[in-house]
Amino acid sequence: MKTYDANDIRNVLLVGHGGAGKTALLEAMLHTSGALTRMGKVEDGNTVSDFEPEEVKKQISVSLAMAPVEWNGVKVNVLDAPGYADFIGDLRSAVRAVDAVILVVSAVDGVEVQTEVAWELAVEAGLPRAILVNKLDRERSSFERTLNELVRSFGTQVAPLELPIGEEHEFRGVADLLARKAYTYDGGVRASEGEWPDDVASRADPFREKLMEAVAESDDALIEKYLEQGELDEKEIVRGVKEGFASARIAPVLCGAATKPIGVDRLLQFIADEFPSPAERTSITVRTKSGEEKERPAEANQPLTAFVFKTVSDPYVGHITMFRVFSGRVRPDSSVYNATKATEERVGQLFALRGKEHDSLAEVPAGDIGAVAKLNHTTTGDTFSTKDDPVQLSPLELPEPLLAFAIVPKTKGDEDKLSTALARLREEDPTFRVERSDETHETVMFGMGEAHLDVMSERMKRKFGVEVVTSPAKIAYRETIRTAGKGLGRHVKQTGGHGQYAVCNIEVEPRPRGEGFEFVDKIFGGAIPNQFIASVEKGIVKTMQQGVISGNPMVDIRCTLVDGKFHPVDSSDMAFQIAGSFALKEAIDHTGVVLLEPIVEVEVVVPDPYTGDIMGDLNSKRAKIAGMESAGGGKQRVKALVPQAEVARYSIDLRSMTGGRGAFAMHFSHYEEVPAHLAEKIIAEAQKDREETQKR
Ligand SMILES: Nc1nc2c(ncn2[C@@H]2O[C@H](COP(=O)(O)OP(=O)(O)OP(=O)(O)O)[C@@H](O)[C@H]2O)c(=O)[nH]1
Ligand SMILES: [Mg+2]
Repeated sequence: MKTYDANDIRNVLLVGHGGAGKTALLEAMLHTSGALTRMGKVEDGNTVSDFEPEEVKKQISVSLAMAPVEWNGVKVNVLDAPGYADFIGDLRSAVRAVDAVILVVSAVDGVEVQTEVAWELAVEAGLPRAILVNKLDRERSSFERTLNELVRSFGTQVAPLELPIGEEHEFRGVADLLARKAYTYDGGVRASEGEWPDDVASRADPFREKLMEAVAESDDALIEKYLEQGELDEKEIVRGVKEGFASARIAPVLCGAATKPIGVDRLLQFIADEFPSPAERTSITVRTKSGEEKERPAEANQPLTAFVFKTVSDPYVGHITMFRVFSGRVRPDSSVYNATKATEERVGQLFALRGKEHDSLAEVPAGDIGAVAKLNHTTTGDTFSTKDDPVQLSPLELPEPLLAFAIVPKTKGDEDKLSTALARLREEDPTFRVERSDETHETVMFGMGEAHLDVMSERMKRKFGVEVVTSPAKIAYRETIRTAGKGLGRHVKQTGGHGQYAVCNIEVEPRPRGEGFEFVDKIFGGAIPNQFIASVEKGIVKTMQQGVISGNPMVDIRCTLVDGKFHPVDSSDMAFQIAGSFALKEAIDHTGVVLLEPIVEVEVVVPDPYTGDIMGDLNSKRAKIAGMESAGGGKQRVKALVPQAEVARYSIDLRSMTGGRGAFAMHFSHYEEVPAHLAEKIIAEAQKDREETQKR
């Protein structure tokens, strides 16, 4: 593919709720531009951008994909983000790679939760936003209803530029509200221009009014004129839309049906004419090694600054790294300096990605997006720079993955393969996390939701050949005691051969929470020789680690060794370890054991109307509500301390309570006693588990 000048590049991200038609739109753009002779279909699994087997199977995008669309001398780098909430990591990083977004909205379903989420992300990033009302060919679609929803959700900046001609299966083109022309499609991908049909002229006024209102409100000079005269002239509207869109104060609305395709050639032309080129970004903010912020001109003859917005690992090709260049240029067979990892990377061939296909590039200059294979250290969110002037772009802000599943390989012996797979997947997806728990002895993976972890498991099988079994992660309970007690440990076997002899008396007592284990030696007169005192301690510690009744480690106790007996020949390290263990178990028989559970601090942010439900639900989860405050933007922040066991699946619960409008964070706070009736159940289950493992 030829090298385009920054003035002739547009970097555009398609966003919106799952199923709105983003992937279909990219397919239609490629077809309309002539790059694809036939359009694939999401339901047939043959689109350019949903090429991953997991996407083909689920018929939704689960991963960011991209393709360049060449249109009238302009290269539009189109990024297709998944709409499903679990894959928000890709959406958030893609926002950093583009200069504008297109919000795709289904004319059947209107504004949905992820439509709002994507809009807010684009607003936060200060990116210009255009809206495509899609699926206008579908039954029960309505442009007017959808537009009203858009205005209600995003305000008067929503500015319709077009009206549909024909409804549902009769949808055949669009009416341009500015040019007052009709653009209809008779089976072809390009519109033929004609006059407005009569019915459009009679319907157009209220829409033109909305358009003028949006333009007027975006510009102080125009609003006065509009208020006085109730009208703006053609030129003012055209200029107003252009300037308002570029400065993100107007969101122009276009009409279409991606799968037909209708309106797609006009959308491409609109992108070429009105979308900001990367050359319009005059500078970018970078941070030096010492943390100092500075501006760097966004030009190709400057030192390199590029942002890695996605990496994909492939067991055959190695890593593929996708990056957006903000200043300077990347050339093939060169090296770049990864300032985030403080290491140099060798760059081989450069290419543009078209779905899974590679199209080689002679260079990637400022403003363009490119990809490179086989880098060794680079992961998503890194900055490429130069070694003599290493700077970084601001880091990605991603939500913490909080749904935890324990994971084991289906086949014994696949443990190494599994750990390689987990490490690779972790590198490509910063919203995926893996931990090995020393307490529960589980490998635990954390993701954004069930679909995310499901996709991860499937990738492990497909890419790394390891099938896995997942289960809810165990809660790291602990055992302790509440009262003091005594125990005698006797391990004596002296029949035939080499005997065993060890006796010890211990006293146990509780210690304050978090203070751990203490061993006190009060042996007088050599009742137990020194080396065996250490053995007693070892035996006790081992037993504590395994837990006495529930398989969870015992903590916060003091054991005092007060007396004992030994035999000059039959005593041994092992015998005293066993005696120590027996002594602890006997003491615990007297004191009883209490279970401790981890308490987490939870912070939930939800729109006002949901606070009642959220509080009610938290109360039913044994939470102590710590407070509630306004989080701005019609949202409330609720803080609470909750047993971790109750919120292990909160990612799923919160989504179903709020339809996906809520967000939450949680971190470990401290341990507390489990109420007796729950403790009994947990202990009974642990004992059942233990019996079952012993049977196997
Ligand atoms: N009739 C009709 N169907 C459409 C149109 N656009 C998309 N579809 C269909 O709607 C379904 C969802 O489209 P996608 O392109 O996968 O939607 P998406 O926005 O990429 O969805 P996610 O990847 O899950 O976020 C598919 O079955 C498409 O064929 C359209 O304009 N008209
Ligand atoms: Mg998609």
